[in-house]
Amino acid sequence: MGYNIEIPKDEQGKYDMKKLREHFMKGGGIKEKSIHEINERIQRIVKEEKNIIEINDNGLLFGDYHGQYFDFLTQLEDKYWEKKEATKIYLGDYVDRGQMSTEIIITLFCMKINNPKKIIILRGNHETRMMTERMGFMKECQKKYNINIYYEFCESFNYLPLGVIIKRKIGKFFCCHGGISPEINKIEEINEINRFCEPPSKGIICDLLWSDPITEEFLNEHLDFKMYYQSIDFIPNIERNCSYKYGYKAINKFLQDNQCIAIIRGHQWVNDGVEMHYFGNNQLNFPLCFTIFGATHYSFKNKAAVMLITDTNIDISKYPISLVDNDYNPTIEYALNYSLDIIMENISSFIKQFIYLTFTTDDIDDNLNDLNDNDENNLNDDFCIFDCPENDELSHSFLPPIISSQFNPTQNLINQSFNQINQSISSQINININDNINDNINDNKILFRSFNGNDINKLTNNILHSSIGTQQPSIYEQHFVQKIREESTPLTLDELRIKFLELQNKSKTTLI
Ligand SMILES: [Mn+2]
Repeated sequence: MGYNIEIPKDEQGKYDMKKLREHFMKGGGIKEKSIHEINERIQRIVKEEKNIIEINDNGLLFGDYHGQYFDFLTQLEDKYWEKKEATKIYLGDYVDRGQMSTEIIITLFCMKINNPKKIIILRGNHETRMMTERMGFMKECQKKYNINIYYEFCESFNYLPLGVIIKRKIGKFFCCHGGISPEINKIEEINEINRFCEPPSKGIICDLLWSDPITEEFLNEHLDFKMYYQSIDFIPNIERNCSYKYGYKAINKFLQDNQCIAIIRGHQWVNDGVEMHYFGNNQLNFPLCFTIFGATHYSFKNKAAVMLITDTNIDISKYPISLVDNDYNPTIEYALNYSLDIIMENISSFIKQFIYLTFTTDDIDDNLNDLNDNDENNLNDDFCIFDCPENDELSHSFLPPIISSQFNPTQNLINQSFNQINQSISSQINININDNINDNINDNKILFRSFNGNDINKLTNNILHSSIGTQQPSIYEQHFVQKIREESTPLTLDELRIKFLELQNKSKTTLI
């Protein structure tokens, strides 16, 4: 690797972020010694931070990037934020899936070392060995550097804090990657935990990194739940294969116990870059939870958003696309290094499609769209294909029959006093949403996107391929199943098979 340099420093001995960016944009890498240095320095700084950091400052919040360095830069360099004095808070999931996770994590660590008080780097569920071994970051480290560098980063991940409290005049906000836990009453209790480890598969750390809010979409699909939204506490998070989804009752209690007005978290891509969660209560004029996401075009054409909390209002900017892609101009040796991967992706995708078409259709002229018809006669037995119901039926069949142990539809669990607090505060808060970035940029200019196969998946709706026989998700797996594999904790083959069997039994589908 001839093009690895030491991270440039300025006269004051601080990392020179401008030069580092230039170097990365030429496709360059960093010398092992220098990566070792930032890992050591970051661990020393972050170790001193509490599990939950409290700030009395404006908070500028950034969502998941998943290796999409150009999105990371676009949002960081947005001139709009330059004039706003604020602590930058990153909500986790910097690595995996995208092609430039190391660039993001190195840049973030340098920013933090330069300015420890003004940058907060929270841990996401992907900043773990369990996820990075399978989702891309380990491979990226091996390809660009070596396996020791990967282990060093993993060690640093074990030091990252779990959450932030932003205290402003408009109220207190709790920020973390995933969300709340049934095991947390007071936020201060989180500080008692030893966080310096690989996160366990259950408990408080797991929930902070993995849980999800009950969304309006979910409630609209499950009208029986919607009617009793006030009673929804925590329900098992089936899609994630761990942790919970939190409902109105759970979040209301959490916010009230801790005198917070909302939670801000990342962890899920949202089409608009930001989603405000009301948990079924149409009376509220201020959301109880916000989801923000940083990677554009992560799933179809989703936007990203950045959010600023100040004493008087909330400012949200949306980003339909990353804007710095054209600055990327790798030197030839490095261009090869990166683009080989993309070429290999395309070749293997082509071969898979070719085999699939050859073996699954009688007529080679059938085009891919015909696969949408899910015509059973076209499918070859060798491929052992399951017939799959629609997504909503599936998720419904997985749901447990009761919502929580205290579930009682007649009980009114809304806390009136809290709602009044929320209403009176929220009337003073002005949520500005800027959709000011030009949406009409040609998509073909984008060089790098995370390869999660979503677009290809569209073609084979409703068909579940026999790749259940392999650990790797197939591009032909039905969307819901793909989601189980990608968004959940890694499943063993046996667990996956059990899920398929359950799925089949519950939805009366037949095995061909
Ligand atoms: Mn996540």
